[in-house]
Amino acid sequence: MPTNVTPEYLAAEEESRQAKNPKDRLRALEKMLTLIPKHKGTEKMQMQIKRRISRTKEEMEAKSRKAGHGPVFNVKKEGAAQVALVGIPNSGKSSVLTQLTNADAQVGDYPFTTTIPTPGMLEYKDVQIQLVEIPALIQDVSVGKGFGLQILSAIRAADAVAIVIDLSRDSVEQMKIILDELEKGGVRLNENPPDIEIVKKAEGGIEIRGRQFFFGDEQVVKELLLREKVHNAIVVFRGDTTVDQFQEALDESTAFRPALVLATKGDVKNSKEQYARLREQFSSYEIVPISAEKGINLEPVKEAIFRKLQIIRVYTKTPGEEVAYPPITMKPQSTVHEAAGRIHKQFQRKFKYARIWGPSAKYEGQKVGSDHVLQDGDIVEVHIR
Ligand SMILES: Nc1nc2c(ncn2[C@@H]2O[C@H](COP(=O)(O)OP(=O)(O)OP(=O)(O)O)[C@@H](O)[C@H]2O)c(=O)[nH]1
Ligand SMILES: [Mg+2]
Repeated sequence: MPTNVTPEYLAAEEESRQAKNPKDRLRALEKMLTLIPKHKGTEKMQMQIKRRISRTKEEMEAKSRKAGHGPVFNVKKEGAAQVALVGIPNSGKSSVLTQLTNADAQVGDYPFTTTIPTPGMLEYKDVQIQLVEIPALIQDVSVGKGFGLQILSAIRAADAVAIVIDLSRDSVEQMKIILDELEKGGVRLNENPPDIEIVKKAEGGIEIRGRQFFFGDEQVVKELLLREKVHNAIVVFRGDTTVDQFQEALDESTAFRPALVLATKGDVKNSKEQYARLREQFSSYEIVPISAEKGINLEPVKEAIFRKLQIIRVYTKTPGEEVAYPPITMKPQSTVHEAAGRIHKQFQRKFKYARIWGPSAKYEGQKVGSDHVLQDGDIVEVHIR
């Protein structure tokens, strides 16, 4: 905590803590943002205040939506997973959506053609994947510009993010804007959530376990918990954790999502150069070049999206019958027990054994127990008592 904040600032902070409703909290937070000294040392705090402001606005909007004002923005999930198409205005999102799915989205040679999240269904390898075009993202959506808060909430609602980059324009600049806004908006891409457990209690103060995994000042942990009005809790660190990560864990609204990049308009002049720059600057991302207009590289994009979702397909069959269609979709490392439960709860309780065909089977029709770990493409036949 920097010590050079003014008493006025501290008063505003106290006011935000005491606020009885979002409106009062918003007023106090905005005061804090005005009063905080603007220099390098307070950048992080400034960002946190901005995020709290946007969260509060989001909360207020959500409430007013619930009360029946305004349309529901987010798209209802259908299929095995929902993937958000995110990009700057006019970058080619609707064209990608139209090429990859059954949607017939409006394409326009002007910005903000798409104003509400627009879904389409992509069927790939027997799996239904819902793609949702999110209205264009611009700088400062994370602090509520445009439909910023609704846009961020729609992105957070998805299971994965596909960033659409327009190769006819500065690719690195676009990527920077998008990553920056997502970060400020509490969306973390291709990162694992911190492995921390916080168990709130009625008494006993703050107890910290797994100290060897925590890289920071324990006093700060206590202060951050107090700020959230948590006075008694056990905090368990299970993996390496910094103070920042701890703060994220406290902030339950942080979303951790897998992400990939669709670099589109690969047919235009200079697109190769923009693609190369993007790869060089953002080498940790999987980047798939495509042209929606010319229909180039669409199959590799579908495959990349499918892989990013880490879905395994498990086909089920009843003894003496054909394999059922479509497959059930599961997380990697799922077991026969879990698959049986997806067919019917009874199948878990009355489970005798299963027969397996496919990648995880040692031989076709192998007899296995309920703890057998499944792989993508397996066929499972459950036998019950
Ligand atoms: N050359 C080329 N032009 C494309 C491609 N994809 C889209 N465009 C053009 O780019 C413009 C914008 O396309 P849209 O698909 O509407 O872009 P968008 O990102 O959905 O736009 P907003 O919804 O307004 O944010 C249109 O003029 C398209 O014809 C492509 O692969 N190659
Ligand atoms: Mg569009």
